[in-house]
Amino acid sequence: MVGRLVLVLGDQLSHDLSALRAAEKARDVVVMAEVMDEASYVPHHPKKIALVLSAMRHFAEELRAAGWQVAYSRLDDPEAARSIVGALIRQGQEHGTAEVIATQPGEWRLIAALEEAPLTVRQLPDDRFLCPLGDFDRWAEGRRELRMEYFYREMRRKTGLLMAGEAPAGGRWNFDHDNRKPARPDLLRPKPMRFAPDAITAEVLDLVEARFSGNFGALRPFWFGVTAAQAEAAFEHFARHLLPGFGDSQDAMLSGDGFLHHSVISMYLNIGLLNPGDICTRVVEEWKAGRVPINAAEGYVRQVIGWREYMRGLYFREGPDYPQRNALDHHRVLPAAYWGAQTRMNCVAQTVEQTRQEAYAHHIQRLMVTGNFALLAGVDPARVHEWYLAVYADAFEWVEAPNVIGMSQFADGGIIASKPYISSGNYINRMSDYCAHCAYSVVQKTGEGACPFNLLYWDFLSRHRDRFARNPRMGPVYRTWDRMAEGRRAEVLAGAAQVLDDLDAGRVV
Ligand code: DLZ
Ligand code: SF4
Repeated sequence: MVGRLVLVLGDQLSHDLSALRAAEKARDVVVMAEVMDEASYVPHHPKKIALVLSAMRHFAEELRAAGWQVAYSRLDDPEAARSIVGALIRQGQEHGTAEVIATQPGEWRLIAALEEAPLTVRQLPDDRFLCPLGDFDRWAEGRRELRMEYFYREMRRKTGLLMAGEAPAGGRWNFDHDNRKPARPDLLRPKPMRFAPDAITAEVLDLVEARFSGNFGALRPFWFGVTAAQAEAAFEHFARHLLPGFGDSQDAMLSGDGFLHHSVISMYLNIGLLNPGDICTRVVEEWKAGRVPINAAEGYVRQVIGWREYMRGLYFREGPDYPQRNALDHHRVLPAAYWGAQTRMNCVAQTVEQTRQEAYAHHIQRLMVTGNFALLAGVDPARVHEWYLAVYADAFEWVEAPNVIGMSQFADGGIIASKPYISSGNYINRMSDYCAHCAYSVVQKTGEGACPFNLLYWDFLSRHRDRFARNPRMGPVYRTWDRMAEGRRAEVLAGAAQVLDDLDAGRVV
């Protein structure tokens, strides 16, 4: 009997994947393909490409060891297809079948490509998430506002994580107000677990170096785990050594210490090497054993069962046009500093350099430094979206687009965020040591040397007055602006115009 093809994509590296569960080992053929279309739909960071390709090769080995027949094509095979559908067509011809079982991809682009393929593709739900998309839609239906906090409470109840009967453990749903302390340098703080490349990874690194060295990002040293066993070891290391301090300094930023108490496992989670329910259960165990305070455990669980699932639900609910939305009508090009060009803004320089080195920055660096600046400067959100999708190892569209288009750039007009996430330099100064070493002065509001965040903050509010002045949460800042002397307001706006002019002319800001 002719078997079927079972598609496994580069971010579907889970042995319990729905497509694998629906397949028959004895007769079906798993198709895994390294293809140029996936490696180049944005100029991915070389570390991200290496992670995906090496993890794919290791996963294919595990499948073979478990008795699967795997048709694997490498990027440097002379016969390699250009696209996933191309690879399926080729394997279909080889094995005499047009039937494909797939797990629904995490991006509309690929879902459409599979629907339009000249093959019979069955796309099964991706059930490696805790909230099925149908449940999310039912939750969202008829609500005027879709606030993460309410979704999160439902998820707590549904999973039973950190619950004391019907009530939240510790008496509160959210301990975020305990999680806003600045961080202090600590040379003894453990770092995320690092792994030496094995022979498979070494081969991938040479391939990525040969093909993608023009992309933004340092390929070496490459230290990511590439198997589920390594990802689990990295998570265990975090749970033991870093989780206890995770809550307190969750929003802090420190020069030369990009990881602080963060787990740095999102790239493993998002390609399927870790399971979200398992890691949350593990975090709760640490809290129950008294080794981790409630604000750390709750903060971590909220990111995984709250934010992550909520982002995915919204991405699929909003539809394929979501990444193109531009509610604030912003059209500026992305400043060259995002690709490593010189900038005098130390916060941006630090965050971009860390991103170049590690394909990682934590949520506050992404939201309040690079995201905040792009929003204040009025950068085209589609360009901002492409940048995040390219430069972070954990970035896949289902999670990246709602975070960037919705949360960070307010380009969906307020579906995800109730007000734009903007701040002057003051917030960055409070949460980091960046301002102390900056060419600009964070306390200076106008004139030569004033922090560009300070100037652009008011300029943004002034430009978008019609939209935001009536927002109850923004009324107070407009009142502050209106109380400023007219001459001072004019000075701020002139300073902001100069910054924007400099950006447009490609001068160093
Ligand atoms: C990100 C990525 C890259 C760089 N390369 C591949 C690849 O060669 N083959 C593959 O199957 N998947 C790759 N991926 C992951 C896909 O882009 C990802 O599955 C889709 O964007 C959907 O999330
Ligand atoms: Fe960033 Fe302004 Fe602080 Fe410089 S002074 S680091 S530009 S926030």
